[in-house]
Amino acid sequence: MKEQNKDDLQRFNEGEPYDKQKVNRRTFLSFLTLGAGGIAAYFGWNRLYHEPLESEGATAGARKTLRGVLNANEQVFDKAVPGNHLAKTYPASAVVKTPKVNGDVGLDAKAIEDWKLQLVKAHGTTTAITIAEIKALPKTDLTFDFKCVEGWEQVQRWAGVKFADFAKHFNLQNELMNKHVGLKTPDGKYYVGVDTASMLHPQTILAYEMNGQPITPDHGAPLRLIIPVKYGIKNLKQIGTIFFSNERPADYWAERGYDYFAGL
Ligand SMILES: Nc1nc2c(c(=O)[nH]1)N[C@H]1C(S)=C(S)[C@@H](COP(=O)(O)O)O[C@H]1N2
Ligand SMILES: [Mo]
Repeated sequence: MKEQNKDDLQRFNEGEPYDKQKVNRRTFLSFLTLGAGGIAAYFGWNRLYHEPLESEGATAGARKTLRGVLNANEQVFDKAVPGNHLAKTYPASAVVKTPKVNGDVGLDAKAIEDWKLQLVKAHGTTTAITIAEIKALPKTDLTFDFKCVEGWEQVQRWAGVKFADFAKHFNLQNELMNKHVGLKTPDGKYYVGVDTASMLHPQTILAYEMNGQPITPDHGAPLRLIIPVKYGIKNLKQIGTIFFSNERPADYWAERGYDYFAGL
């Protein structure tokens, strides 16, 4: 990359016209980088957004400029996550009467008692979070068509906290600079990796309710991932640990030949 930039700069100084394809590629790369700035803006500088645009005092002009940059970053952030592709939602009347149970790898009834979510933050420090803390966060209700790679689908109703809201509450802006989020069951026997952009999708939730009731053990009590932009395999039941990584985290079904992204 650095070599490439130097090359281009030299060519520019020599008055050569820009190679359009190269410029496009570079614009795309800087777009990806700006996405990180957008994440920082989204999570870190919220207070600034809510300040009046025209403030009094010597810093008013500077703040206005900075705000303009933040707004631009926020727009990039909006495009960097596939949030504009929303999964179709359904009315309550469409919800399936008997939700299917599929897959019990890593499910452990004993792990529901005294459960705490282990959140591994940057530099390896771990925060243990109770279900009460998670339930105190803003709640999102979602009724959508759940799809399994085995070929079945069902309209199901889930509720919990959006992962984006969870990340904001626990100040995960540094962690989210990583390309992937890893999740595993308390016993570590079922595990998935999900690209960070999909985790931040507005319909991705850490769910604690199904059909208005606490999730039952076979559906992943007390907390599971609901991620409508992915097939069922990524919707990990009974989350024990969440961590962040720039490399693809170990993934149970990717190891067995399925596509890592498993996107819909
Ligand atoms: N811990 C755990 N989570 C899991 C699985 C599993 O075997 N273990 N199976 C996955 C698959 S393949 C599907 S289709 C869904 C099924 O969720 P459900 O049983 O609530 O319908 O859970 C996913 N999450
Ligand atoms: Mo599945």
